[in-house]
Amino acid sequence: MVMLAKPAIEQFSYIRNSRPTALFPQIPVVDLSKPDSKHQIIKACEEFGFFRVINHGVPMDFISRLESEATKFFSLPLCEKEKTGQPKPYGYGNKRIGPNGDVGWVEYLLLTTNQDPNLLRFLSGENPESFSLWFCYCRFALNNYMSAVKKMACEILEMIADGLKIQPRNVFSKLLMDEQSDSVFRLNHYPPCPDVQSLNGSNVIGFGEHTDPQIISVLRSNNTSGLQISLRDGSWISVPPDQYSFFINVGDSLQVMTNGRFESVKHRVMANGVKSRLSMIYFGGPPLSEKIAPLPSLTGGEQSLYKEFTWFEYKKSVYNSRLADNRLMHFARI
Ligand code: GA4
Repeated sequence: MVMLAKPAIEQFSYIRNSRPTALFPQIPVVDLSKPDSKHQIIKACEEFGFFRVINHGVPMDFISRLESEATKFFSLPLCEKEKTGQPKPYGYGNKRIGPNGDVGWVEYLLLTTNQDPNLLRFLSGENPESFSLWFCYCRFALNNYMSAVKKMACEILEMIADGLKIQPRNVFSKLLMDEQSDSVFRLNHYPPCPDVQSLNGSNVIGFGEHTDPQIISVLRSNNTSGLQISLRDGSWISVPPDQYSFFINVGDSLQVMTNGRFESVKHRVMANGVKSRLSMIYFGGPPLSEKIAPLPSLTGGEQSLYKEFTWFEYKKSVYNSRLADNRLMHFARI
């Protein structure tokens, strides 16, 4: 197998002053057990495209089991992890993100959610025994976690439909529930970056700024900071980590379906000089053949802002882009 040379540290992007520029606006918190949570969700999606959820109903046991399996995986020797092959796009990746030259201080495992029990097939390499063994143990933890998180994502999408007074209320959630749903699961490990200390206030990018192309993303991380979101005025704020909460991102597809009433949130992760950050993200996406277009009840008689496209077409365009590109631009009507 051909091993590509690792990107040198000079190739990583730095942010000169990555300190948050906004004056601590509160990140919205939604308590899913409260009767008015749908209104809070709508407000948060309109103002931030992002919020934190508590009382989410995902058992802590599922979370810690998967976290410990992920930690075991990332602790395998690098040569073992790399034997699984380059991500295409699924599999293990180290520092290279996507196919178009993006790099970050991160290693990750990207999985499709709809191929179990043949998940191992996504790997292009020789699947060393250590990996296969890990995967066998992990499958149970992965399935438990993903089912619970998907259920929560669907509940949130149904509250969104209710809050927007759209019928039927499963208009968004049915896309994730579909057997053909093109959802993705990502484990990201950001090792401590020694260079952070020596760069005089500059910060190394762990995962560069981008929006998520799918409908909704559900992120859970350990207690290490690093995630930042961009506000509507272009300023960046740090998201205080909370291992007991989930963080929800509006994705590009939901932006289109709501005809821009919600906007997908631009976010990035900065490397930490001392602590490891581990995050697990479920990206809820529609089936490849699904048409993505503004819902007629949300255009209010006005022209829709976006051309209709299938998720397959959008995904193709996504994989031809760089992380920071504005991918929806090519699908806007103007
Ligand atoms: C960003 C959101 C998800 O992590 C992801 C990423 C994907 C990848 O890592 O393969 C992409 C990125 C993401 C958008 C632009 C392209 C594709 C890397 C990249 C440079 C899995 C996704 O769906 O889009």
